Amino acid sequence: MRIWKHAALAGAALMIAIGSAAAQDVKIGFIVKQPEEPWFQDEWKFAQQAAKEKGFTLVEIGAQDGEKVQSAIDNLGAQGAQGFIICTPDVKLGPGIAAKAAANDLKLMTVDDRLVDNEGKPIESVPHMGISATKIGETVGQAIADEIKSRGWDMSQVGMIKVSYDQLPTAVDRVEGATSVLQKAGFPADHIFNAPQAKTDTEAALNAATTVINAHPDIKHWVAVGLNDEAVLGAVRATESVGIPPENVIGVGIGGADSAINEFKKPNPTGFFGTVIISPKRHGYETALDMYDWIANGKEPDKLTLTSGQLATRADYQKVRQDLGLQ
Ligand code: FCA
Repeated sequence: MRIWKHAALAGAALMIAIGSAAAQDVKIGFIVKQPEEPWFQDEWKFAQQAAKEKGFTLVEIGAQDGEKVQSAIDNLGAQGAQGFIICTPDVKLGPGIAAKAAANDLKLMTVDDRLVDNEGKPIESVPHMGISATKIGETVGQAIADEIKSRGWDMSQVGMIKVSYDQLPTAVDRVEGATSVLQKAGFPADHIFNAPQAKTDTEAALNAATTVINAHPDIKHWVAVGLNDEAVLGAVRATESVGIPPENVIGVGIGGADSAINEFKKPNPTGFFGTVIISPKRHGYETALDMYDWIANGKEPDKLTLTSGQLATRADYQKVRQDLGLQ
């Protein structure tokens, strides 16, 4: 009897030991396409918070192109990681990323930008957390329409810098959402000027927007939309560089990280009127936690989670951030 009891106790102790060793042994990669962008820094920050709380290791990796993604995944495999979360530099790398993950026996989840297959369709088998792109775009469009009205501009005299990045479906949905609402509000279709950016950063947007502005010197009032704050900031910088005063410009971005907040903190208003704040906490903390649960407890994440956004302007951003638990 006594022997059995001891054996049972030893068994229980062993199970506890295995249980507590598990969290320490879990290693999760968090790969992002643009590590210098404040949004991604925030995602990492919140993912690290999850790692700290649960006791696993989170490896931050920046991968700006396909080659870097491939070697990042191989590295994670060699390091004994069990899974990773990725915002890919190119959604078309989808099938390659899924194959590499499988070859390295790594669980795979995507954030922000959803992988597509060879036909351009979303790879639905990979769990994904993204933003409700169309709806958030519509919020941008409505904010601009309202501000055009309150400034008393004649809608037919306004030009739109549509900073676009069409190889990324979420970018298309965001910008389409914004333009559709504006058009419904009476914005003339022939005043929507496409400014395709080569990369999703401020400099690329500035270059694209400059071309548009220079081509239309007759336009006095400008509005600007784009995939994120960086895109809209690029367009706003372009208006400044040709001497268009800020009161003639309404740009509304998407993001709400430091790029936008620093703009609101400037002593004088710029053409960057507002941003739709999205949640780096949900995208960083929750995805890291989901991946941990999958590895440690076998609980597979939901296949698709779409998060919402909240408009903030220079006038109310502090309150909105507070309400969202961001400060
Ligand atoms: C994309 C954009 C980022 C951010 C994210 C939610 O990855 O490039 O700036 O908006 O979606």
